[in-house]
Amino acid sequence: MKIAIVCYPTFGGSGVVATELGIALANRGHEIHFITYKQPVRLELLSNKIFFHEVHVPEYPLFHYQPYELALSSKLVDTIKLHKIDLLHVHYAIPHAYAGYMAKKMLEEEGIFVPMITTLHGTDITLVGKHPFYKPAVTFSINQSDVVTSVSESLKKGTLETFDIKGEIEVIPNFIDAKKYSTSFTDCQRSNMATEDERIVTHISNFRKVKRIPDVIKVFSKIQLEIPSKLIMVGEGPEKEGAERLCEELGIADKVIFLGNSNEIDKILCFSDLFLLPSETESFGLAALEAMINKVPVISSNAGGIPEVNKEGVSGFLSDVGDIEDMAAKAITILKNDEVLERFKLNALQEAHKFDIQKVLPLYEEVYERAFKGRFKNV
Ligand code: GMT
Repeated sequence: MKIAIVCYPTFGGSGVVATELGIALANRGHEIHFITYKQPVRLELLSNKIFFHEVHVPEYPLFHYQPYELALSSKLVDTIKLHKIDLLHVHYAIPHAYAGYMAKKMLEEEGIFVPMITTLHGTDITLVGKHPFYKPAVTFSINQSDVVTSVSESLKKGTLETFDIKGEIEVIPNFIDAKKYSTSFTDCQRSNMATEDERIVTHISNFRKVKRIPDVIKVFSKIQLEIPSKLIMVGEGPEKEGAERLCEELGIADKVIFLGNSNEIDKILCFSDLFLLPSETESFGLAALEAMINKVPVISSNAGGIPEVNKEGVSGFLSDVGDIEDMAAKAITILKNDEVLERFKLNALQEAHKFDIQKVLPLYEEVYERAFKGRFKNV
């Protein structure tokens, strides 16, 4: 099939999922066309099955806000016609489903019928999408999609509670390519980060408020009182400066390493002993899954879809949002004993395998087949 994928090209989870999905589909023989404003960060290699089409939004002084949706929908129309695309898969409802719908309608005028699959990722529903300024447009574009998928049961439930949704929402969980990790790094370069006797605790995110970055620091501050350890903070975002200040205030600045954005997540996770994810809300928690496939147990909040990924007492532990004491105590339980840590590491790996791309990819392919066969349905 020829599939157009629309996503955010940044380090955010939805862009990562969309990119990895596109690469995996291309490996299965599909022709994949990414359409977005920058080459997605995880899309290192283009091939004869993977194409990237950049959306340009020309600056014009009259516009206070440059009309990205307009440029995207026009680019979709042109690309779909030029490459004879069979279907459109948009990741993150805002504004992709909206622009996708407009493209669909423009193409219909020319007798071209392209089904649209919309995958809901989380903040497009739980934070941004439900804002009254966006809600009618988000509801409309979800309802106009030919198939709607959500990355967790929790997000599906939240969407149905918040929006007046007319059709089905199918849950297709996020995934990981387990094969990629089966030959894990032997050269972890752990000694660059910590001494032999220290444990390494890691957090990876976009440092937005929803990630509760101060909780990460405070939990670690308690851990390091009991266990010699280092904290590695990976990512960039608005909460980063405050986090650096908090480390100074707590007197732990020499034990916390801020690495910024990285394309070498696996190398960092390779030498990590524990992953912290205390988020306020999280539709799935792809970062936790990435930790788990690298044999890193997870201490997380029990918000949103996280319990569908991190299994209490198996791959790690879960606490109520903001319960720093509980998170620290559970982290110490895992870290203080080599045998316990090893058991959690193996469990984390085993749980992660449940989300192997080999199991998840056929679910998307089945949705594509169905949408393609019924492509005249919503006309
Ligand atoms: O986590 C973020 O803030 C980025 C956001 C995104 O859409 O890029 O992530 C969401 O989608 C990921 C992939 O489906 C999920 O794993 C994350 O849990 C979800 N984030 C939130 O719900 C806060």
